Amino acid sequence: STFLMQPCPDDPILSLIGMFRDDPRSTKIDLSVGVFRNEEGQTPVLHAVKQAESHLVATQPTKTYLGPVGNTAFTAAVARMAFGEARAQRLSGLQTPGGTGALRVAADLLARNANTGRIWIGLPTWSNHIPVFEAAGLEILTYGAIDIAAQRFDLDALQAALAAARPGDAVLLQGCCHNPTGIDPDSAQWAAIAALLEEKGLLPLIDLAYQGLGRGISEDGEAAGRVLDTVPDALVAYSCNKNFGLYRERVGALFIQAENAAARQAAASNAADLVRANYSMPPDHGAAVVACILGDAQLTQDWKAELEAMRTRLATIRNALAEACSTHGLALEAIARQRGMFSRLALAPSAISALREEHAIYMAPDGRINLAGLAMADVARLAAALARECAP
Ligand code: PLP
Ligand code: TYF
Repeated sequence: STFLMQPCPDDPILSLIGMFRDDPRSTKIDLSVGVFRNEEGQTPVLHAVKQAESHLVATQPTKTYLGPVGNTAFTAAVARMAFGEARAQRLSGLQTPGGTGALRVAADLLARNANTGRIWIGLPTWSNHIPVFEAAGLEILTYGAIDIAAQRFDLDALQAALAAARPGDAVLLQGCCHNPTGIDPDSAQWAAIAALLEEKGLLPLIDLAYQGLGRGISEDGEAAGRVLDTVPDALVAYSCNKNFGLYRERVGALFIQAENAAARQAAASNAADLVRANYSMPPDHGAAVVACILGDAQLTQDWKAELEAMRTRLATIRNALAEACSTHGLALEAIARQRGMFSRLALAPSAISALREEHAIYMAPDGRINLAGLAMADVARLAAALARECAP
């Protein structure tokens, strides 16, 4: 063949979907892929989304092209909701195919710009981060940002690593609900991070993929807002796929802040130019749905109530699992303090395999669990299995 290629390994998280589906055991528990699930294990379409979709079907006047920046009512509404009116005024937005699309456009922009090209990434991180930045040709620098044994954010490690950073280096920061650990910097640590970025002339790239699933919409946007207020230039890769439950519709945005209007417009026009040469323009439907919800007071209220229910379920499951673990003498109370869908357990690969093979409990290969995959009825069984397989 003309193709002289070796096959690539599958995504370590996404390949578990098929494995779980093919497991015949009725007691199986899926804590692997990061999607929200209700008590019944389902990921239903939100009512607010269904209503917005009906409204669009009935009233959408045309499907003609929108152009590389997509739906500007969507990006404006998301910026206001996520960061507040004053900050939204300082941002240029582009609708992108999901948060991943936003990360990739951001990476392409950094690769094209003359004095950027390196990015610092705290580990552990989402399994797709490094592939996206590598694909754009950025130089990747990593550091240990989270101490898994102690289940805490390691500000010292970040500060020590960034001592070697050069002006113009980008720094990837997850804005809330850290994937894969649920461990976010606290507010004093964020203040120190923002000050360091400003002092060293570094460019934050904030990945905000779970706003509203941690402490609340405005609370989960606080850290990003503080960084935007502290540094002149910044990028935000925003995802609406978790907080609106739109996953496969690929809804996201890239926001650009720059020291002055000319720099910001030039960066935004370069981002649009990169998009044109890549996927031309983003898909419309999911962003139209979000714009419809955020443009209507009643739908916004309905959506916020549904998001609140997701957040409450995650908090309830976290508390229940931490409590059940403590009755087995497992010190995992940190799970109750963490935010969002994920926690990362310090498990040996043999324990992760044993949990899958002997207990039908599926988690990501690095020991990450998605708390939303756990029904209240299965909490005790998971705690008992963890106690058996993880006892030191
Ligand atoms: N960033 C993080 C940390 C994520 O966990 C995800 C999840 O998939 C994304 C970005 C991108 O999500 P999406 O491309 O589905 O918007
Ligand atoms: O981390 C997760 O599970 C989600 C879903 O290549 C996901 O963010 C995982 C891998 C991937 C795309 C999405």
